[in-house]
Amino acid sequence: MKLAKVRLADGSVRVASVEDQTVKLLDLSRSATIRCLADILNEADPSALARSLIDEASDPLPAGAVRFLAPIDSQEVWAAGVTYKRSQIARMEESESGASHYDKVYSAPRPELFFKGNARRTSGPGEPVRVRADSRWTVPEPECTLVVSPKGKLVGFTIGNDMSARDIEGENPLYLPQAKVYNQCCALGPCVLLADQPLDRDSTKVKLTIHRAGREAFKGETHLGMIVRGWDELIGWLIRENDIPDGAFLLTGTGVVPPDDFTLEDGDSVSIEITGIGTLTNPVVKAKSST
Ligand code: DO4
Ligand code: MG
Repeated sequence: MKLAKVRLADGSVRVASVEDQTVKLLDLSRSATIRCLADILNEADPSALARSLIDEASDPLPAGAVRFLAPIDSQEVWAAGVTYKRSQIARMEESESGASHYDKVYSAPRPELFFKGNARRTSGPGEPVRVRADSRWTVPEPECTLVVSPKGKLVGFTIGNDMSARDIEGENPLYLPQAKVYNQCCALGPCVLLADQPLDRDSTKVKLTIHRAGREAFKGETHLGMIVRGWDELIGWLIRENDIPDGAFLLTGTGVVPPDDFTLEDGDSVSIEITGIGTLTNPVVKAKSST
C-alpha cells in the first residue's frame, strides 16, 4: 500500500492511498488521535489503520487531479553517506585532504550519518530544489529513503534527493554541513510505500535522469543490492543515543554519480525513479551569486 499527502483542487490537503494511478482519500476525522500522515506512519500497523480510514463516501480520483506534496510532517530528515562503492570512489577523487576518511567510512562498522533537514528545507514533487549561489559544482543524489517510526521501526520507503555541493564538500570535509544543508536542499516523494511490502533490493532500480532545455543531459542507474549496509543497521546507528520523537526520513546514500564535469544549472529538471515507489521530479533553481 502507498500513502501520500495530496493537495486537492479546492486547496485542501488530505492524506490518501494511491494505487494504479488512483487516489483514495482518507477521512482522518474518524479518528480522535490521527491528524496527519506521520500519525498514521507512527502507529503500530499503518496499513490496517489507513485501510480503516479510507473515505468510501468520496469518489476515487485520478492521480493527475491532485498535487502530490512531500510526505513529511514534523519528522527530521537524516542521510547516510558512502554506502555504495561508487560514492566512495567519487568522494575520494573530489577531496584530496579527505580521501582516507571516505575510504575508511565505507567499510568501518559505524556509517556516515548526517542531519539533512526538516520539512521547511524539503521540496515535494514539482517544487524546486536549489543549487547554492556560492557553488560551482552541485549534483543531485538519488536515494532510496527509509521512513522510520519514533521507536526505530522501518515503516516505509520513499524517494529522496540529497542535493550536494560537491565543490564545497571537496574543499574541506568540515564544510559538509554547508554542502548538504541549505534552503531547498532536499526533495522527498511522491508517496510512501509501506514496508509490509518489503523491497527486493537486487531488483529495485534507482534511476536518475536530468533534463536541460528539453534534452536529456545525464542518465544513470543502480540498484539497491549495491548498498553495503542493511536497513536495520543504518536505523540502529541513527537512533543510537539519538531520539527521533516524531520519526525520521533516512536517505540511504547515492550510487549514481554524474561525471565530474557535470553540474546542475538553473532550469534543469531532475527525475528519480525507484521501482515500486514511483518517480520524483523537481525543477532546479540557482540564484545569481552576489559575490
Ligand atoms: O560524505 C559525503 C556524503 C556522501 C553522500 O551523501 C552519499 O554517499 O550519498
Ligand atoms: Mg547522499
